[in-house]
Formats: sequence, structure tokens, C-alpha cells
Amino acid sequence: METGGNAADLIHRRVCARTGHAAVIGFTGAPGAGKSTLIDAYIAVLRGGGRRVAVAAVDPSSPLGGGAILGDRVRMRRHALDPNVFIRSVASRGHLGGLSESIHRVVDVMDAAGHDVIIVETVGTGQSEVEVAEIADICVVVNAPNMGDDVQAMKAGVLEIADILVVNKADLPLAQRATKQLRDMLKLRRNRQNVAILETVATNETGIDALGTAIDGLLANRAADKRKSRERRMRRLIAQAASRLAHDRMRDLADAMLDELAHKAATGEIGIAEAAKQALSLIRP
Ligand SMILES: Nc1nc2c(ncn2[C@@H]2O[C@H](COP(=O)(O)OP(=O)(O)OP(=O)(O)O)[C@@H](O)[C@H]2O)c(=O)[nH]1
Ligand SMILES: [Mg+2]
Repeated sequence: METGGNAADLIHRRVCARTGHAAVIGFTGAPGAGKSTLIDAYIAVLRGGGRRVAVAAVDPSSPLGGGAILGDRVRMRRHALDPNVFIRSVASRGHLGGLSESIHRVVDVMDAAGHDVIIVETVGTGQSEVEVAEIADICVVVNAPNMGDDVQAMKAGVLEIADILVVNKADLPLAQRATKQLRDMLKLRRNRQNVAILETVATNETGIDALGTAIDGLLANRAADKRKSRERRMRRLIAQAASRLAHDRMRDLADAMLDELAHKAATGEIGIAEAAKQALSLIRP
């Protein structure tokens, strides 16, 4: 059975009827910024409050399959034996250069399974963080001092999606400088310039309680938007699925019909756009 086929659709429908309870928190940021370590510490805070947690770690290093193998990138072993913490690695399907549709399904299933908080970890390498912002109710962008060309290198897009900015590795020199740089960059942001910037040391759990409090505060304000953003997300998924469907049907179209269109286009009788329109009308049923 092809992924995304009818069986998947059936499951999706059953699952969707049970979703809407979980809070989805995205953690994104440069490789090695400390996202997994931070999440590990945050899970401890959530568990202290009795909440059930699921983590979907998007693993960019495994483009194939959707396996549950946890790579070395995932440093959350402390909670491995806790039955109320479910951690899964999700392949990013590299050829699309970002989060796949499967992450949407994984998050939905985690939600339907009754987790209170779902954490999505992605490495901020371009498209993926914009997609994580789409899935997540709250987006935490994790920075670390002295990485590459400081935070200047951080893409403007990443800053735009941040609901909370974290400067992790605050134990390192230059942490304060990174915080100041972020504050300056925020001033240039078009909207929501009052985003919290929190310093943390994930390795010794400094600042994690404050992070949890900040996330809860934002969640409380967002509750009303949830259904709307879910529907926006569905619209995008439907559009993606529709274009894939068109692509597949076009491929299956009788050659004779395409040949005729190709001939007309090649001789300039019709333009490409017109040929495409006619081809679409051929596959409509
Ligand atoms: N000094 C210091 N090191 C930290 C801190 N947090 C994480 N680290 C270290 O930074 C390294 C990377 O941590 P990870 O949690 O794997 O970082 P990540 O962002 O999840 O990395 P990727 O998933 O590979 O992108 C590890 O060696 C951590 O022990 C911190 O607050 N201070
Ligand atoms: Mg990681």
C-alpha cells in the first residue's frame, strides 16, 4: 500500500475525530544548538506536572522510510522507560527538502492517542521551520552563542516564526551578546516585537521552568485559534494532495491524447498554459 493512499485516508478520518486536545510545541534551530537536550529537560518539567508527552523528532539524516529508529541526534533517553513519554523519529523525506506530510499524520495520531503535549523537533535548515510553524501552536526557536557567524546568520524567516526565542548554552561566553543581538533583530521584525527571549542551560536545567511557564502562558492565549489554524493546515495538505493526484493521472493519461496536445503546442497552435488546461480537463473524471 502506497503511503498516503486510501488506507491512510481511512485512518486519518478516524484519527481526526479524536484530535484537538494536544498542545503542539515546535522546537527548531541550528544543528547542535541543544534542541534535544532542551526538550529532554522540558519533558521533565511537563512530567512533573503530570502531563503526557509525545515527541516527533524530524530526522533529516534518514530520507527513506518512516522508521522508529532514534538517531544519535535524539538525546532524550532519560525518559525512555516512562510509559507516558512517547518518542519517535520521523524521516524528513529529503527530496522535498522539508517536513513531509507524514509529520502531520504523526502529530494527529499522537494527539488522538491522548497526549497532552506534542513536541516537534526540527533542524532549522530552511523550509522545515516554516512548516513546523504551521503544525505547532507555539514555536520555540533555539539559538546558541558562538555558532557559525553568531545569530546574524540566522535566516530572517526563522525569526519571523518564533513565538519564543531561546538562547541556550547560556553557560558559554558570548551568550549575553547573542541575546543582545536577538533583541536588536527583533526590533526590525514587522510584527510581534515583544517576543520573549529566554536564556537556558539545557545541560543543567537552568531556565527550563521559565520556558515552561512562558509556553503555558502563550498556549492559554491561543486556545481559540486552534481550530482555525488546523483548517488552514488542512487546506494546504489538500492542495498538495490534489496536485499529486493530477500529476499521477496525467502520467496515466492515454498517450494519444497527450500526443495531440504536444503536437499542437509544438506547432504553436496552442500555448503551454492552454495545453495544460485541456490536459486537466481530460483527467477530470
Ligand atoms: N555547554 C552547553 N552545552 C550544551 C547545552 N545544551 C546542549 N549542549 C550540548 O550541545 C550538544 C548538542 O546538543 P543537542 O541537544 O544534541 O543539540 P540539537 O540541537 O538537538 O542537535 P541536532 O539535533 O543535531 O541539530 C551536546 O553535546 C549537548 O550536550 C548547554 O546548555 N550548555
Ligand atoms: Mg536534536
